Amino acid sequence: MNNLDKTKNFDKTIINWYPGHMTKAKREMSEKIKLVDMVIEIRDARIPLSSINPLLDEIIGSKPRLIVLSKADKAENEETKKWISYFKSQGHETVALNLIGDRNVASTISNCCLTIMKDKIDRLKARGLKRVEIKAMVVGIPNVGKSTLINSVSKRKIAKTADKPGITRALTWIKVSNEVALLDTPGVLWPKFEDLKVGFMLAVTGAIRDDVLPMQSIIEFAIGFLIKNHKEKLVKRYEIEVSEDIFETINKIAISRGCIQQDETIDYKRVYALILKDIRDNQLGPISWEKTDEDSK
Ligand SMILES: Nc1nc2c(ncn2[C@@H]2O[C@H](COP(=O)(O)OP(=O)(O)O)[C@@H](O)[C@H]2O)c(=O)[nH]1
Ligand SMILES: [Mg+2]
Repeated sequence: MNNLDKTKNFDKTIINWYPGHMTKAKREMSEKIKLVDMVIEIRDARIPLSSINPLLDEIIGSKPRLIVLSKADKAENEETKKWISYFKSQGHETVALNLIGDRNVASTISNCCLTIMKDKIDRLKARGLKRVEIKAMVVGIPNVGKSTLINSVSKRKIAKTADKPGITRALTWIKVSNEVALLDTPGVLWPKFEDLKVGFMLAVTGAIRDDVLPMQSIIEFAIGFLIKNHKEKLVKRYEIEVSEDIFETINKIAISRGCIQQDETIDYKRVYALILKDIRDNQLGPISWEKTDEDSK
């Protein structure tokens, strides 16, 4: 199958990809959500729209939610601030975090949860309850940082062991603070593959496997975006002159990085892998792939 056909078959690929998982995940999460007061929804700060799950609203119903924009260290600060204002204007308490580097993850999460649940806490206290514990559940698409958040607040590697499917066991709660506890297993949701652009966003940020979309089209999308928005990052990283032409730019990167085969033709497989790794590892610097002022919203 050539690349174009593969791209055309994108929707089919995705549908085949998640067969039974969707219904099962949705059912399990709906059950667990009954046990918590609120939900902590993690989205990737670089792609706050593409990293959502289309059914989440339906699954969490009227439960309050905190939106955590993860990997803030890999996104542009100014854009992240705009996203926070945008989500807040929609009525969602939102916070951006570097779940690996920030030291105050637990206290930030706890404070946000208490803010969101303030009315309920006040009501319970008014009724004479002395100690109130808010229970929350972490949800999000694969690789968004769910385990990292849970590990970070628990300060131990608890969350890892929880990923084994089919094992029923008593629920474990992790204390974030004296007032807030997290379910130790996060809810994994599939992303919304509604169009190809979302697929590219998920691919460049590492949310989906490389082989879901053809590598060539992922890289062409990424380089096209970078030429348009961050030419200077390409110049700096690859020490090349950048034109408007995507293919020419890819070739220049290949030559600059010595991705050349024995017969002196360009080793595209190698240069594609190199570019994708650089992007995912933040080697070009912070990049917000989705911006608030785009029509895509
Ligand atoms: N730079 C950066 N990396 C993060 C952050 N949060 C998670 N990661 C990394 O993203 C990858 C996926 O995280 P993980 O917690 O396993 O995602 P999960 O699938 O949602 O549980 C791991 O390599 C983490 O180290 C963050 O805020 N900043
Ligand atoms: Mg995980």
